[in-house]
Amino acid sequence: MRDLNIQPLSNADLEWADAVFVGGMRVQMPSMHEVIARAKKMGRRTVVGGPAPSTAPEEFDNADVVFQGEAEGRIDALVSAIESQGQQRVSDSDNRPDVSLAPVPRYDLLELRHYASMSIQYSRGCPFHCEFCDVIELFGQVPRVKSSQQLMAELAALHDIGYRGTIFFVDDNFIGNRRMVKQFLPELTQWQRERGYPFELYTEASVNLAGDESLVAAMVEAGFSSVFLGIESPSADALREAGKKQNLKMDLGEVVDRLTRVGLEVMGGFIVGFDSDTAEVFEAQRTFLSRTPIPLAMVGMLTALPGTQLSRRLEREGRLRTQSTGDQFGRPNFEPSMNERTLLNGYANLMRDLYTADSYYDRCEAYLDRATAPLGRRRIEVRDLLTVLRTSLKVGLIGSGRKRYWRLLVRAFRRTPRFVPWAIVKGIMGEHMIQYTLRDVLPRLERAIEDLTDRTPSPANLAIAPDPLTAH
Ligand code: B12
Ligand code: SF4
Repeated sequence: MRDLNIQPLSNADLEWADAVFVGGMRVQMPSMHEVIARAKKMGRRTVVGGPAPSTAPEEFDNADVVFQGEAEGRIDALVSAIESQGQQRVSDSDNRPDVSLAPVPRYDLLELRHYASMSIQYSRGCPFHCEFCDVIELFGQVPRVKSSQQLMAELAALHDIGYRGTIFFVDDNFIGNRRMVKQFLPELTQWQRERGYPFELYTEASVNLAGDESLVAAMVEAGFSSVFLGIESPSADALREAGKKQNLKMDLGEVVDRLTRVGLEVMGGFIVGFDSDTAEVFEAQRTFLSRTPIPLAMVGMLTALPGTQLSRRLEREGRLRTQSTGDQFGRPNFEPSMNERTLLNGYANLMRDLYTADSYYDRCEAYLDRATAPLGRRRIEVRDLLTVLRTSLKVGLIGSGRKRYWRLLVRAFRRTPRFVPWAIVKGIMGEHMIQYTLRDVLPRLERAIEDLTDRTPSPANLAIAPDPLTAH
């Protein structure tokens, strides 16, 4: 197994194989195509699967076998397609498999030192119906959960190979099936308690989480310290248009405040570029974020992913320009209703403002002032400590927000020393976001704005992909 996010692919990796399996998201398509081409050149049979080919199989005609959808219970069909001659497509039957058929992942194949976090999945599917979402197209609207024993076996597998640290529960919506998750959380708490809380957990959920106090308390008790919420927009019109009804039922600032106060840090996903958005939306997003304690705000431009209700509507309206390519910081892949220059400029300015050192650290301080102190249950490993110290010295000595970083550390220490590790991590993440915005995001958006003089967008400047994390 090779994870191309962290290591290159050598010919030796391909030579021994009977067949080469490639998986990925749309943003990774160029790399997926490159691997397929290399493997084919070496005479290997190629198989492609995962989110990108699941929603747009026709874009993988170069692979020998295109596998759509979830793999559990469908391995026989996959094997027979591999063994058959010529090009094969294993189509998604729309029968959602029982997730408890999933075997325990081979975490032992990973080189742990390359990862800051591990992934585990408890459920698939989400009961909501947001127009731009491809998660419900991929996994359906009836959340399916694993059994507690199965999840404990997965946690134990990570524990047994010596992993300690953060785990991302990569569910589409962790609280999609509230009844089941409420049964599962006490068992998770017990497992964590018996082992001295080896794992700090985070996940994704819909905003109605904040309305269920006992559920939030059970999550905190089990070791969850943050949650990604798809807040999307302070504009009620935009939320209505997106079919995001759950966000209209509660005051979104209040949602963040409540979760923060009880110990769940909110990472927020936001979207601009809905049809009902006007040029005022940028200021509205800025104001919302300046009042809300969300250090990590991920703002994306609306994108029509293949297979979504949004892309079907835009196609009907004759506004779909092309399939999204994978780059988030370019021109939208559909004719926006706002003037495109206003949209791109407004988005670029919003990103610039959100990730100046001052506004980032203001949000961190707002969080610190409201948050419940972390329980500090997890033992800090020497390896973690060295990495954190080395990096934090860099942030504190040459980082662009170094003064604010030290100020945050002192403020954290005064509230309680248990906040200090949090402040160090926020400093490291902040420096990354600030530099990434300056060096990557803004130049790409500027190129897209320059491209507006052309009538047809150049493929390199077309945006795709809602923020990963905007899928809520
Ligand atoms: C975890 C996650 C991340 C993590 C990844 C961490 C890691 N290194 O693993 C992080 C946060 C880094 C991330 C980032 C991004 N993500 Co992401 N992410 C997810 C998430 C929540 C879970 C993925 C997962 O692990 N699933 C668990 C596994 C078991 O399920 P699975 O992947 O579906 O695999 C099953 C089948 O697809 C199939 N299968 C999968 N691969 C293969 C391969 C073969 C050969 C075969 C036969 C079968 C097969 O079998 C599996 C078992 O049934 C999904 C949402 C979701 N629910 O899938 C989004 C999702 C995959 N991400 C998405 C996006 C857009 C992104 C970003 C581009 C966002 C951005 N704008 O920055 C970035 C890209 C980062 C990069 N450059 O690589 C989209 C992809 C949309 C698309 N159609 O391509 C998704 C679907 C969410 C969404 N709708 O917005 N992401
Ligand atoms: S965006 Fe989030 S809440 Fe909406 S349907 Fe998709 S997964 Fe569910």
